[in-house]
Amino acid sequence: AATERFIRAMPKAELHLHLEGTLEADMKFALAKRNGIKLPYDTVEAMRASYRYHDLPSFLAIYYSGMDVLRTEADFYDLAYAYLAKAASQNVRYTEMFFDPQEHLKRGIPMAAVIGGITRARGDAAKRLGIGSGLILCFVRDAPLDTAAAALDAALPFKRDLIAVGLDSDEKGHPPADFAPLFARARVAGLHVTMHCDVNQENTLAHLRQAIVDLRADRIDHGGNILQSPELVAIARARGLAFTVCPGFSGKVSTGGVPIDVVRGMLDQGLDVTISSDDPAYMGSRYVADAIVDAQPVSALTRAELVQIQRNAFNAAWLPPAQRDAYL
Ligand code: ES4
Ligand code: ZN
Repeated sequence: AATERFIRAMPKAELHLHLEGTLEADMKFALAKRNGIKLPYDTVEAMRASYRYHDLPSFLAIYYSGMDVLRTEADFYDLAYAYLAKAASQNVRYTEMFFDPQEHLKRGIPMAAVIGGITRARGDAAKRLGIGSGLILCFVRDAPLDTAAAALDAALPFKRDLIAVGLDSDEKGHPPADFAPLFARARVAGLHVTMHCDVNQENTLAHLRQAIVDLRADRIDHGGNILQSPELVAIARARGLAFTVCPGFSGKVSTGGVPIDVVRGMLDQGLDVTISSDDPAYMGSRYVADAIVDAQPVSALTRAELVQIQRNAFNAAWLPPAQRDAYL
């Protein structure tokens, strides 16, 4: 209980959070009502009970179907503000948030409504709650590649509202290398680059090598399978590459036939590990303080390690040096 209080009181940064994954069932009902949409469940309880998945594709099906209630600038404002308020209440001082614009453009929602609503919420949350934030446009890797290019085209007029591009959704058959030209265009626009290398996927070490060596990603989201490659671990450590691990999704990887905890393994290898919540609305509403409280006994995290993990997060955040120093 003392350790839990310590975790909750720590100033925190969260770097791996899908905004659409913070859409709580009660907000789904409120937005559905506002937009005249009929939901497939009658109650918040039944909706929450439907959040049962066993792998990445079955999770993503629930996550994408939930987004249909997001239609207007005000919806994106409400979604982002609710998350930022929740994060601020858990002593998160700074957060970098993913969003999946291809899914919204596909439904005919203009990029201006999506980015505009989120950006307005960020401004209000900074002013009223003192929480800083950045926004990361994710390419939905299993959607047609031309829709990722179209999302980047539509977003570049708003590049001042973005800090980076990322890569998410179903990894199977969708290596990071497929997105090399889009990452290059994003870099020219002044954006940082991160990508999901989810745990225990097909060709996981090949994908990690593409991300780290070929594409020189500025961060890796998850990335636990790196523990199976001493060579890649050495490269990542030498570069001070940060990993945004979400223990609720990342769990364990097997090295030499022995399952090891990803957070514990990365700490022991001297990698810059951070802890985030990923999709809290679909993970029992465990926001980042809750996720760290859950991870602490599982990964046997000492107080010094808990502090180091937050220092890693602020160091890995894409902040101007003066702002970073103010947080540390
Ligand atoms: C996601 Cl690959 C992945 N993992 C967790 N949440 C997600 N949302 C979109 N892609
Ligand atoms: Zn994620």
